[in-house]
Amino acid sequence: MSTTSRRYAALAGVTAAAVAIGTAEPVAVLTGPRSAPLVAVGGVVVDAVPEPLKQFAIDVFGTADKIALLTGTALLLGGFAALLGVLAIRRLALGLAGIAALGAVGVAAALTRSGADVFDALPSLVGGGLGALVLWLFIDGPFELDPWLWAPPTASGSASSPPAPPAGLGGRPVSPAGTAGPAGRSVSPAGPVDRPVTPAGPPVPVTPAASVATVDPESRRRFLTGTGVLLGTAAVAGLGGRWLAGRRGVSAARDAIRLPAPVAPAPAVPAGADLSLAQLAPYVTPNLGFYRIDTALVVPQVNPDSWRLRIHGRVGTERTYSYADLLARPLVERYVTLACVSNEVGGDLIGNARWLGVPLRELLDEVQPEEDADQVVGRSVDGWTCGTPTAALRDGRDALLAIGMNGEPLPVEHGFPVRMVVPGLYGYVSACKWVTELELTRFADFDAYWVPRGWSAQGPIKTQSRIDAPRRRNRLTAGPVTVAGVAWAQHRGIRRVEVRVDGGPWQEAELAPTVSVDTWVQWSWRWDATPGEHKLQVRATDATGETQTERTQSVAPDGATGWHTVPVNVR
Ligand SMILES: Nc1nc2c(c(=O)[nH]1)N[C@H]1C(S)=C(S)[C@@H](COP(=O)(O)O)O[C@H]1N2
Ligand SMILES: [Mo]
Repeated sequence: MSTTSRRYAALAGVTAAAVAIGTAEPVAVLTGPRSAPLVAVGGVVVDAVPEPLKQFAIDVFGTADKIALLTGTALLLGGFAALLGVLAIRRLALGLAGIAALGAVGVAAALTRSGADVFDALPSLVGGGLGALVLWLFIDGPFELDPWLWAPPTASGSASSPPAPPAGLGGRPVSPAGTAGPAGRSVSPAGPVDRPVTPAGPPVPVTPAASVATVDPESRRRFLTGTGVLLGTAAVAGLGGRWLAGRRGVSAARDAIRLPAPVAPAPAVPAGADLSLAQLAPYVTPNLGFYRIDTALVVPQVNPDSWRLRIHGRVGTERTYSYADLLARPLVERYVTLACVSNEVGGDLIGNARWLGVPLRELLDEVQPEEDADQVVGRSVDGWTCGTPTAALRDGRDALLAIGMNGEPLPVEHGFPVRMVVPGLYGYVSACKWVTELELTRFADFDAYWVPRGWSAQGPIKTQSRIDAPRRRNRLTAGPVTVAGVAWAQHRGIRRVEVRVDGGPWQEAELAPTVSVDTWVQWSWRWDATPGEHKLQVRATDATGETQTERTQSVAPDGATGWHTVPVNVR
């Protein structure tokens, strides 16, 4: 088999896979985006990959980790498909079996996702079937390449019949393109083709160019046009399917919502809470800039009209609420700073927003939790779960079933139509997006999503502080420099922030006013910078008097610790 024939075969394989993936997308418009094979398999990978690898992905790709995963999956698939094409010229059945295996993986992935039904198998079945058809078309069907290229012939050709293969390759008689018949792919135990070696001296190395030149031009044109057209079709089907799925999304329903005014509005942000410095994170994080962390490869599209929240489990009376039920209740609005347990010291997986919603305490009162129900499990429409201490939802803090974020209905990727927000707890144990169920249970009885994956069942937010200005390796000029940043200890509050230079004495920073103990606070400190390399460090003390520990701990299992350190260069 020549390099050239392998290249064509690989192209046939990739085309088959592209058609399989592409045509599955419009089918998935009907069955739901999570049944599309790429997304379904990606979802299984997300749930299955070991924690260190996932952390690595978040570290390297940040919030682009999902795109990285999908791209990686597509590249892997492309490589596998190319291999299948090459296998298929040895034996078509092998290639077809490979496509069938890919289809089966897609079906299995789609059917095992939470909330799946039998129809979710459809995109992978249709895609797999069409992919197999395409492979046959190009390897053994009407679009197959001039057969001698797959299996080099001996006869010399004229303009109308295929030209002779390069000297020394040998081969077997040529039949006209496309009519090779079953023998065309006959396999001898020694290799893919009967290839009587001519005793005419050493083989002439086949350069790709030489081989291409000797392919019957008509057959080659048909092959390349065919693969080109099908690759284009696959792209149009794939992108068109995604686009259609987007149009079936809930953004129109979201746009139509008019949120009622809260009966208990958020306190006004005090003047000076936002120091408005260029490098400093704003006190209120705009929705578009708010970090996003979740396991959802496609953002769940939940229609508010059909959305329900069922509160059940260890309760006196089970209850179900609709979106309209929530809108009709007295709503409160609160500033709460959300933080991710995966936030490294100095990291940006944290944001502060004004949330509108129903106090979870009131809803829990209505279902009468049993005495021993120490855990409330929030369950998302996509099956993700978090486990929140029941006490944290009933102890008087502003734990909300939120419907609004900074004056808008929740953005779809931040949990539309309804999510949980609990001051003082990391998102993975409290901030269930697209929430559809609250189950009263016990920590002893149920582990939420991240717990068996190595994260702590309890996730109170640790006291932390961050230097935003100056940034790492900033070049500064000697003289007065404003060092500034944020500090947080949600639901305890920040009492003090201190800064030091090059390990010198701690100096107290000035704290900006803040709305409540549930949000971060900005701080600033005037530094008289001297020329040279310097190391800035910050530490915070919470309102209980406890100072942030110097001991560095990585994010797992319950949040990073250590002091944020920023090296700078002063001239
Ligand atoms: N349904 C669902 N909700 C979820 C998650 C998730 O993976 N799925 N991740 C949680 C985590 S780990 C965090 S830190 C917050 C982040 O919320 P945000 O994306 O709105 O910033 O959402 C939480 N809610
Ligand atoms: Mo998180």
